[in-house]
Formats: sequence, C-alpha cells, structure tokens
Amino acid sequence: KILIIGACGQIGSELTYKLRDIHGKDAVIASDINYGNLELVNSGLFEILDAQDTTSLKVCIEKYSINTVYLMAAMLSATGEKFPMKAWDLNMSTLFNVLDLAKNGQIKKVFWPSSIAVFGPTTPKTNTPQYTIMEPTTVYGITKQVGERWCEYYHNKYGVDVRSIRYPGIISWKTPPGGGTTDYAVDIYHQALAQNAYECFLSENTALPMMYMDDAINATVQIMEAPAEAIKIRSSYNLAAISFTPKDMVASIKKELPDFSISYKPDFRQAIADSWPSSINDSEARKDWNWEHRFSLDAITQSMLTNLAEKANQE
Ligand code: VAH
Repeated sequence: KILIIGACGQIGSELTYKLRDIHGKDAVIASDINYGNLELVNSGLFEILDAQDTTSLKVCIEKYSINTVYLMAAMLSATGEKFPMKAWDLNMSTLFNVLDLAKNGQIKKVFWPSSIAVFGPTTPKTNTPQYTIMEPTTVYGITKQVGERWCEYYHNKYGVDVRSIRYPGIISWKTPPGGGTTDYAVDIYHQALAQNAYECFLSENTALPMMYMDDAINATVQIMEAPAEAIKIRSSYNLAAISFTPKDMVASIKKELPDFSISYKPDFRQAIADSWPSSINDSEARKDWNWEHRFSLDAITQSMLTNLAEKANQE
C-alpha cells in the first residue's frame, strides 16, 4: 500500500489521483495535517496525520501495511521566510521520521521532493548542472539541500531506497496558488479569468524553470517505477521542462485573452526568485530514467485557462 503525506497539497493531491488510477483506489491512502482540500479528502481513503509525530506515523504505516511513502508535506519558500524555525522543524522532522522507518525496514520505498531552491546566488544561473555550487539563501532551500544529503546518507549507509527530484516551479489548476515564489505562474491564470488583469509580485524579466503538473507527476511515477539500479543519483535529480518570464506568460495568455493586462509590483519574493537559476540542465534524469517533458508554455496556458474556466462554471 502507498501512503501520501501532505496529500492536500499542490503535488500531493495530484499524486494521489494519479497513483489511484495506476494502482487502484484502495491501494493509496491520502493523509494530511488537516482537511485542507475537501475534494481530495472525499476522493478516497483519508487519514488526519501529523507526520512530525513518530508514533502517529508508525501507527498509520502499520494500520494500512504501507510499503511506499511519498513525503509531500513541506513549508515552501515564501512562507518559510515568514516562519523559519517552523519550516526547518516541519521539513526536517518529517523526513527523519520517514527515513528512520525505512531504515528499520518498515517502509520499502520513499519519494521525497527536493527543489531548484537548493541552488543560490553563487550557483551558475543558466543551464545549471547536476553537480555545482549550492548556497541556498532561503530556509526552504536549506532544508532541501540538507535533506538531499540525508537521503543520500541513508541510502549509502542503510540501503534505504529513497528517490528524489529537484522540482522546478510547478503549474497546476486543481489547487489554489500556495506559498511558493513560483506561484505567481498559477495565480496569473486565476486572475486572468477573474479580472483580465494581474498584479505580478515578480519583475517582468524574471526567468524561472517551470513545469506543468502533468509532466511533474509523470516524472515522479517514472523515477519511482524505474529499477533501483537505474537510479544513479541518490541525493536528488535536476529536472527541467521549460523556462520563462512573466513577460513570456503575458504573450502566451494574450493569444487566448487579447485584452489581458499586467502590472508589476515586485515584493520580498523577488529576492528569492533572483537567487534561483533561470534554467536547469537535467541530462542525468533524461539519461538514467528516460525523462522527457511534454508541455510547452502555450500548451500550459490553454490547459490552465480551459480547466479553470470549466471549474468556475461547475462551482
Ligand atoms: C516554491 N513552488 O516556490 C516551490 C518550489 C522551485 C519552487 O520549490 O517555493
């Protein structure tokens, strides 16, 4: 059985749906700290679980005979800067709880998400390589960098089969924009439909690595289904799809909504975005487990606007 921790979140919710499609509804138990996403909560087996609590996690693992865990709970970059120690405690204690259960043989396989946030201002900014300088300047990025070190350590020292991907910004429509710096690229579509205008908290030429949720979910399934010997990197794989700026997004949205207008009002998140790469080299992932992205910016725009409009009509 599979347990998704943080299933109400942006990636966690879509992983839950996808893994139920693949393995069957009752093979996937969704869990989160609260009922933050009622559509997800009502979509199948759901448990309220505080994964920071070792005992509660152990009870859940045993109750459902879990052998695979996707640890998707974390505090993201922007929110993490408002609550640094909460971000550190949440992101690290949950990782250690899951890795220790795997070390003791109670879990067979773990997925843990890292992020391009592990890179910092001293990292080469374009086509950022898999192995390079990493001096993250956000608490979130620090938790992801040290989390990668621990994943590799538990694999090498205790044989834990933990697999990880450094996700870029992810765009999706099923959950509202969250506490991420890249979430401007989600909110812009909501605002385009709601008021044909958007006030962007990043400047127009801020290029960031991005990916559509369908690509991110496919990559996650692919890395988890690959044979163990194919996974050569046990810290975390660079993963990329496309890179674009808010200006590029405006051009793409105008193809569908010609009167759409944008204004720019950079805030504290500009400094976070400026510390990250503008594009990523993911040749290792493409080589080791045949990763291939599918969605272009225009395809993302069409899919986002269509699905958000349909969702608004249903509501
Ligand atoms: C964030 N969406 O903005 C996340 C992600 C690379 C960005 O880690 O914090």
